Amino acid sequence: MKVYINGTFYDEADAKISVFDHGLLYGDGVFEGIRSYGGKVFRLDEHINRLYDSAKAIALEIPMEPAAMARAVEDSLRENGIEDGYVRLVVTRGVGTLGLDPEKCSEPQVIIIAATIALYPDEFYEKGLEIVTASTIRNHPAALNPRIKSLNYLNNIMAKVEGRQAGCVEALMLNHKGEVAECTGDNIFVIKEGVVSTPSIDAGILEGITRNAVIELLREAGHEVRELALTRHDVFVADECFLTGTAAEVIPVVKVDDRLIGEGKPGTVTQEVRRRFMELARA
Ligand code: PXG
Repeated sequence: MKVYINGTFYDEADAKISVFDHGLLYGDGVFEGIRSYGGKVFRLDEHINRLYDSAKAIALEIPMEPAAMARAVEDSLRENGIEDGYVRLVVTRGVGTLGLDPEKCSEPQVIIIAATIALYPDEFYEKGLEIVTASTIRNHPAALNPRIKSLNYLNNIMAKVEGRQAGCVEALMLNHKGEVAECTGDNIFVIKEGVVSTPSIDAGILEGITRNAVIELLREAGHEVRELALTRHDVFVADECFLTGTAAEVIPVVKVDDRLIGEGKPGTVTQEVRRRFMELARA
């Protein structure tokens, strides 16, 4: 594997970052997780835009133009001969002192790892996931806005630990108002009486690129999609539920906190969304 660091490709064993990098010391940096299907990067511009927005929000100036970053992502896949893969794009604050001060950091480090992705077993897609609500709430937007895809993922990891303890691979997170926010690495959708609903961005969530693609394709297919405040009650009484994310794509949820969703099987709209999404991704 060849790893891109600041414009150069290194062998995996030589791809190294300083222990004084504030990405490591403080989680001070931003990232993206990107998929490619059949040699084409899915929604590359959207990922690049989100990366630059995340960086701007944490006052981190990325030392290259967005177009060059997009090319570097494509070059990384080509360099590694990967057609169906997963790209982890990371920008750290760079080497600094053993103090918080970002002013003391030298150059931000741009790292691109092109790899393949360990997919969820097919069984999860066929039978659907069982999830639980974590007691760890999503970061308060006024503390660290969840729209920022920062290297500091402890909030989500704490919720994931709770999910794992309950025997689940995902966990539902509520926001500071007790509303449904999102899962640890996925956005959530519910369907009730034919209407598709998902928390709006102001619930304090990551604006998922898969989420946006799914909203678009559902509307194009004539479904009504609402972005609004949802409670756990709305999830419990939904006919269908599914999650969206770069890693999971579209995955059905059939049980939440021991409540069966609908009939406890992946629903028909969910299956249609998954099919349409895979067609879009592979187009
Ligand atoms: N919410 C959060 C908190 C995320 O981290 C999503 C929603 C979905 O966003 P996208 O843009 O991917 O549709 C994410 C993304 C992993 C993994 O390995 C997780 C994500 C992305 C890539 C890989 O678990 N999370």
